[in-house]
Amino acid sequence: MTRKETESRIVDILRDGRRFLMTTHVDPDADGIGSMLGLGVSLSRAGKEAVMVTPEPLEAPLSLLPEADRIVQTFSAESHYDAIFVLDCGELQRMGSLRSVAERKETTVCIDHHKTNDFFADINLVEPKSSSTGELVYRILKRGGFPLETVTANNLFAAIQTDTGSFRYQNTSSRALGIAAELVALGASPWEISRIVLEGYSVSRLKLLQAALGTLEFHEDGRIGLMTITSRMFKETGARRIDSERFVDYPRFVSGVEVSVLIREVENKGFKFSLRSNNHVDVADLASHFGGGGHARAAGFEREGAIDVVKREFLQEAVRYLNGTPS
Ligand SMILES: [Mn+2]
Repeated sequence: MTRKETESRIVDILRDGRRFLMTTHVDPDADGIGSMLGLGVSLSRAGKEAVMVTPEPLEAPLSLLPEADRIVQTFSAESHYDAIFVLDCGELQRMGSLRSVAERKETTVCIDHHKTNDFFADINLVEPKSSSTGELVYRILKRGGFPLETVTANNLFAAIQTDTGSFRYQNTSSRALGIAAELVALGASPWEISRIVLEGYSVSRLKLLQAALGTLEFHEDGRIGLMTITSRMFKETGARRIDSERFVDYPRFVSGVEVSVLIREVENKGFKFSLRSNNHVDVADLASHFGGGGHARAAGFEREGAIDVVKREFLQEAVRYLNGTPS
């Protein structure tokens, strides 16, 4: 199926169906949640039923997105849905405890832009060249003539804005900007969405950043920048996991840094590595070496073991990528 055929197929499913179940990846971000809300709210305005579910209740700032209170943590498993949508999720494992949702007998549709997507659904609209899942959802809604009012526009804007780093990253294509402009014309407010998603810091969050910056280290002549956040830092500052969102950018901001790394300790589960790169290192490839995945410039993986060991193993592999792409 070509991309166009896949899109038409999804439009048909949305037009013909009446009840949909939808979800996104664990540790959701504004692309996953904004895409789900954009799609779900539009469908409900069209008189259909969209059950939007996440394994855990949303935390601020995601819980502050328009109509985010529609998202629930339980759904009727006995009910029949006309299709199941999985948004911004590259693999079954990333669905966490909702993994079984994708294994139900109903048709599953994955809309995603991760280059490591493994096509786990029945229908997969996967476009690594797309800036965000929000961009893909917008195209589907527009193509199908579904309602695009302020709430949907704001949520899809949040999705695109977040995944493009506020229209700075390399995925900031003319198409992404064009869609963002259309969303603003439909009522999205860049200022209000920025205040919700990017600003609105708590004091704890700033204190966590202070502690994290204290751990900054550089390797390989300043080409790798790394920060570590321990469970203790989370505890001492009273910050939540979601408060460390985008901290990985700080080492990347430093001139000369190619690979930026944020290591976060996950209580009793080892460490989560978040990776960013500036120019040439494909961090999705690098992450896949450790069982993770993502995009060329943003990826991640999880690792168990002692911090010194996991860090050393990672740096050894990262160096190989810094010095050219290993096969
Ligand atoms: Mn995304």
